Amino acid sequence: MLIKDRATLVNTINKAIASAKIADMHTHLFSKCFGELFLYGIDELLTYHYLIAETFRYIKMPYEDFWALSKKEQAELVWKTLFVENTPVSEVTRSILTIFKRLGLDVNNKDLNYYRSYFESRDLDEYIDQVFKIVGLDYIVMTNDPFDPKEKKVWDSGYVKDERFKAALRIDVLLNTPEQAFSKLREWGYKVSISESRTLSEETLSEIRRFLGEWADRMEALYCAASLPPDFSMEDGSIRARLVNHCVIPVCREKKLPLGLMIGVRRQVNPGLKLAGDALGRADVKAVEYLCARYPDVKFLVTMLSYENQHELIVETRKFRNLMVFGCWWFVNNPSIIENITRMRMEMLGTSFIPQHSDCRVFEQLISKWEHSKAIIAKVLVEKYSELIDVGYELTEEQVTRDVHNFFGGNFRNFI
Ligand code: RAT
Ligand code: ZN
Repeated sequence: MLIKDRATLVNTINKAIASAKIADMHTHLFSKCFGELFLYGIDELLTYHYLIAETFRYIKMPYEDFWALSKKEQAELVWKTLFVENTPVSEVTRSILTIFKRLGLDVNNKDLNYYRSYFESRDLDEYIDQVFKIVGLDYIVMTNDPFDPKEKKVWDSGYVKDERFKAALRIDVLLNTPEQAFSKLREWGYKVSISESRTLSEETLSEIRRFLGEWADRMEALYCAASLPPDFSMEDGSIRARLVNHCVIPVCREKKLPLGLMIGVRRQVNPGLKLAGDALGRADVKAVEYLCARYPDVKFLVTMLSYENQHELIVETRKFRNLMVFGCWWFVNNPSIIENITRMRMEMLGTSFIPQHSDCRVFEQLISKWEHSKAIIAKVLVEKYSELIDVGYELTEEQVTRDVHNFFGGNFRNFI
């Protein structure tokens, strides 16, 4: 069916978004079998690290005193500070209201216990289905770190496969703190060491490949990934670069796994804030170029944290078919920036990119993160399609539906 006017266009885009089967390709959510790692409910929502960072903008309490509070008390303080004493206009505070609204709760009740009693009465299985339905999710991808003792315990015994929660092998510890990783690996029986001259023997490299391959298989990982600092380089002679060249790349190639690179995080610039204490820095996109050019038979999923890196990353994506840019990560996951990045990507990549992932840590965030992103992506689509209609291009509903479905899942599925 031909789309002739703006009202039909808007309607078609909204219908296509509503019928898309979303593949949320990067989250920090866990399936039910991971027990306490499955975070949900109002106290978890309020103690999300993005909100804690904002709370400290207003309160004078020393960091240690805050961390000494119980989770419930922390949530109460965040609630009072950001939702009672101040107006929740920031993106993460607004997100809480979106969640309330979609779950049918009163957004104006100031009594936290009103919300608590709602969340406490949820049946987890039904709740997962309900939220997946509200959002239109097909599946979400977890972030699975074999070096995390709580998580490893579940993989070692008690893991139950749930098709709605797929795995991604996360290797930050190996690439960013190799000494720490090596000592764990030795504990688990892998013969690895770093010599005094900081070289890695053939045996060490082969043992690390064995470790990565075993975990990729065990998790049935969709991809392997790491977050990296702004000074990430493949030409600095570092242990990290050698591990990428000689271990990560060969395993990704052999197992046909894309390598996900999330570049630009400066960890713990303020350790007092714990998980909320990370910042960002502008990175050098040349590391991505090096990898894509040197390993054309390996696929790379890349996102960058600094706003300043977005344009150059798009240019790199135009140069390499094995590169897929994805999402608006963390500090660029804000409406004004998502809009700008999405527009820039469409102008230079057409529809050949993955516009968004959620990065959720708490289950219900799926509702707000996707609702907010959908609205912005829809807005950019209306603008871009309108330009075609204005010159007399015959745009069909089928075309729009195809593009939208690719954006919200198809591009990821095809790429991997
Ligand atoms: O967005 C976040 O919650 C960050 O703390 C990070 O976990 C980041 O998304 C990452 O994957 O490293
Ligand atoms: Zn993340």
